[in-house]
Amino acid sequence: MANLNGALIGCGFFAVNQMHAWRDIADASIVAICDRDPERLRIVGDQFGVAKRYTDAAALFAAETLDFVDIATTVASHRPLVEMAAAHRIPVICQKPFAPTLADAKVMVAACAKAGVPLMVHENFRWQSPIQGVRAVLDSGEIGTPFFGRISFRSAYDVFSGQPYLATGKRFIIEDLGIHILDIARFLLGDVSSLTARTARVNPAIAGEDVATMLMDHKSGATSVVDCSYATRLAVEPFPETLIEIDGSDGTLRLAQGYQLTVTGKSGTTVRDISPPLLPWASRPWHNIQESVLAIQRHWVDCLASGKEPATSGADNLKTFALVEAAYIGAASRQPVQIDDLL
Ligand code: NAD
Ligand code: 89V
Repeated sequence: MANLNGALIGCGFFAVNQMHAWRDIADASIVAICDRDPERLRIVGDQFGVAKRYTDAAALFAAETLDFVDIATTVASHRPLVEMAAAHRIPVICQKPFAPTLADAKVMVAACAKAGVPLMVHENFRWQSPIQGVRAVLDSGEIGTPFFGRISFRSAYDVFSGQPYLATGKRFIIEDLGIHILDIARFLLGDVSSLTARTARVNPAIAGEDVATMLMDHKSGATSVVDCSYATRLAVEPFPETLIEIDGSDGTLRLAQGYQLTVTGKSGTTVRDISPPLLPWASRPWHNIQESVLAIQRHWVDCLASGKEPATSGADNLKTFALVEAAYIGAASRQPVQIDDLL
């Protein structure tokens, strides 16, 4: 496969993981980087040996010949940057949350479709190897047809020290973290027809909600509960593990803290440790997220080479984003929200 030349826009907290992962992928190289903050540009450029540096994305697009661009800025800049990539006909990866609103997200997906450029949202949690392990059990048929799921992320980890902006937005846990957990629910149990939500803010020092509980009807007939909290102090801090319970017609699976997967199904009960690998550049407890960054970026390169649509394409991500919007609408109204009405 020919080497793909990419550029990274946004050299902040999380982009460092993306740069490490690009370095591990033989078929792609980051040949230029961009950040409006010269200090971040210097730090990341020096760390990864990238000489071509821009403080303005328009200048980057004008000067470079690129096979793709990887947008790792925060949400406010996603729409203009994705539209810029579409205007230059450059395939684009964009970090989650894809857009400030579902209306913006729809316009961005339409812009890339019109320009004929591939678009993938960097929705990486479903690429964590324990989550892929759960999917493989469902695919094996061992527990039959799922009728119930609980996908749970409860923690008191201080996410604000690394990502201070998370404390200041009117929207917090659903938009930033719940978006991943809702996507996992879709990945495991399929698309959603309706959602009921309740939220709370427990931490008085932040602006948005830090607790969210969502009940969903899946089109398959399954029911799921997605529950997220950053106000849950536990004896052993589980960050950033997603815990999963699925009941099926022929058995059950439980992904418990410590990446322990118990499956009771047609062939009896098995208990396995499905801990993610610790990549050489990764650090605990972030290693499962870091490993998923490498997996999703590899997937992107495979998709560009084969012309396949990425699993978390812009069009796919609209269905996850609609769940985020539905959760905020439903928490405010205390009424169930029909998902197809939003799409
Ligand atoms: P950050 O604030 O640390 O970094 C963002 C960087 O983008 C900053 O250096 C900023 O100067 C730069 N920037 C902003 N607008 C720009 C523009 N128009 N042009 C050039 N540079 C610009 O934020 P972060 O914590 O790294 O988060 C970035 C994105 O990654 C967010 O959307 C966040 O939700 C997402 N994120 C994803 C995961 C995951 O697991 N998928 C984890 C953490 C963060
Ligand atoms: O994955 C994320 O988007 C991060 C974190 C895990 C801290 O919520 O912002």
